[in-house]
Amino acid sequence: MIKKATRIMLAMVVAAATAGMVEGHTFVTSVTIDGKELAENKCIRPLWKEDNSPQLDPNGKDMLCRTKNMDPSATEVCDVTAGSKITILWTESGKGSRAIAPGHNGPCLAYMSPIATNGEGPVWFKIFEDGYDAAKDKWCTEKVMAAKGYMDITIPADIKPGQYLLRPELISLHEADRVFGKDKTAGAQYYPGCVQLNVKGTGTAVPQGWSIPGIYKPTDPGLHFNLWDGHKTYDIPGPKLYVSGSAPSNPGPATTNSTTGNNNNNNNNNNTSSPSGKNCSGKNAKRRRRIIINNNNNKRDEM
Ligand SMILES: [Cu+2]
Repeated sequence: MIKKATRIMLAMVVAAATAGMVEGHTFVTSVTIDGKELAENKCIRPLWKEDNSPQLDPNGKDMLCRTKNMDPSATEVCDVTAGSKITILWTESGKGSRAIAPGHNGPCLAYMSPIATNGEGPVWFKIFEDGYDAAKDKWCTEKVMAAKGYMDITIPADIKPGQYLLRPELISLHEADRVFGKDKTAGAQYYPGCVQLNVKGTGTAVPQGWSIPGIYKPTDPGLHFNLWDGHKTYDIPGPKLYVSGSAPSNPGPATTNSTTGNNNNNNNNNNTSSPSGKNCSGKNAKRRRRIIINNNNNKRDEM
């Protein structure tokens, strides 16, 4: 039998472990490399406030990694081979918890940049994107939920070896029928994270990069989108996907290149306020709950 004091202590430990983790949201919890799942948080930059809430301002500096600070020494760098698969685990509050709340639907993306840049400047290239499958009526986030939070990404085979940040991202569109701006609770909800990788291989490619923040505008069609009014098509936001083998080789070091960002780049980066969605209390919260219930009744997804 557990003594009362022990029970209270156990309860406190559980409460501390999940402090700030609001049900529904998500963060990068672990990575699997070469089929081996690493410990939670290994090679992942710490989350901003031990709080899994989304980034709401696409021009806020926290769009980079949703981290407390951009300290590269905050975690290790893990080896990965160019061309191989890395699997991201998304959870609400740690392994064993849900990936994200049902109804948080939207695209999945991933970007990379050389670690030496610490993510600054036009250095991010997109290596993965998955939006909406109209034939199956499935969002990428729904696939991630069905896969218990696991999401596969392939590291481009031809990129120059060296240390990189990998920035996987889920975007939820459940409040995106209204544009982020005056209303700081409106708009797409961004769930980025940053993994530190040492890419091994023999590639020479240095793909063209873009700035984060700067890749998304609140009015982009893939970010100002009504999830609830029926849809057949979806435009995945951000720059075009980098396909291995499509970049000219570059003899320079795997750092930044001098290419300026695309015309999505936006000079509004001096907005340092980064309101975060403390909960899912926006206008669509009720509607979303209704849809989740309907989904459960229809048993469309085992979530
Ligand atoms: Cu949420």
